[in-house]
Amino acid sequence: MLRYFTSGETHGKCLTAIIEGLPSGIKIDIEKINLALSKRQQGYGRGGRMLIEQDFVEILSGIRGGFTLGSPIAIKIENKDWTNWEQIMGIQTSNSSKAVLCPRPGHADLTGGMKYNHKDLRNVLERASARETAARVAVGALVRQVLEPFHIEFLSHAASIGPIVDRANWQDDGFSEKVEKSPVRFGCEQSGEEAMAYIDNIKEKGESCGGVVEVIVKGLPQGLGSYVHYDRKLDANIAFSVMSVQAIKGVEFGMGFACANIPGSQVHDEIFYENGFRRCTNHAGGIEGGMSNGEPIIVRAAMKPIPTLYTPLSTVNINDKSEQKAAVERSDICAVPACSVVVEAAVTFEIAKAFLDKFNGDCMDDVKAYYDVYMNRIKNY
Ligand code: EPS
Repeated sequence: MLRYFTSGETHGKCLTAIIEGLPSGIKIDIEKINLALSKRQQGYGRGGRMLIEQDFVEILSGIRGGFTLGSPIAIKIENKDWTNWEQIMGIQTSNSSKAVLCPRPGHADLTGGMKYNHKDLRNVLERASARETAARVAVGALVRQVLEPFHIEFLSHAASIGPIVDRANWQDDGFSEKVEKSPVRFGCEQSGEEAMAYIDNIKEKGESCGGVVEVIVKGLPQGLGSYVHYDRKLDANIAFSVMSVQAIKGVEFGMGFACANIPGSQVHDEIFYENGFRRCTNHAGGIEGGMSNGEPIIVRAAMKPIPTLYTPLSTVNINDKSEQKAAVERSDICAVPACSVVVEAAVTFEIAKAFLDKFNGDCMDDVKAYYDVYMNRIKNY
């Protein structure tokens, strides 16, 4: 079973991850991991931290001569900002000059402090920070490489930022090239400019904003996941993984919440036969009964506005219980474009896991053989 752990504090020495369960013999291109890391760092609305960091991955174990060994893979991403925090975040000795006592509404600060009995809320925010998503993006870009021989493709973009909706659609010609060039990961240049103006505007007001991100997965065979048990359902596992991304408040597939308001005949995707089973619509977002149905998987996630506000909200000092304004940490104004890259990684991991659950082999040759047998069988179904 494919699994991974991450560790690391945002101003600590580094982030690490251990990935276990990949077969041997996957050709690994480290530059593809670094490219994903650099995409996550971009996006209009980021704060000063991204000027300090330049993320790249170091592989510590599990890969030899460019191929996976089948053993656990350990990776590391340095925090360049660590040199500015060594005294505060030291492993053996640390000073409390940047102690956080006024929890930010919407952040893990207060409940995390109560739960772990931390009297400096920095101990909470350091780990709750979205910096951790760098490790997840590296994991996603690494495990994606098991899927490459099977022509499975991923696309992520920001569908809206605050109230500004991208007027382009992922099915439009040249959409993904436009997204990669856009500072907000929009497909429509004009909507992208409106989104940037919106971010400028809320920045002036000391505000932050969220948005909706969308991930599309193409080329999946029918039958990843299963209807037979709750914890094998592909949509359930993807939703879990996406909901675990910092600041995500909602996940939907295909038509999503909108399908609750209209009759069934306008929701369900009719089945045709022409050189195989076909659909003309994809309201289900590529998953029926917890299984991929051969149509593109379409996942959307809602990101809430970042809780650190330069015009802070009211809160209470955890020591003297006085009314205060929330702590202001240097922060992003909008991280929706970066979030789309993170959600893509979260989806990628679950797809790779479901793929290896179905075509489980210790080496890539076995995975390919099982894949071919299955594909030949369902072709004649
Ligand atoms: C974050 C706060 C900011 C962001 C950070 C997430 O960091 P800092 O407090 O150092 O300015 O830049 O995101 C990253 C460091 C990153 O790599 O994405 C937070 O509180 O979640």
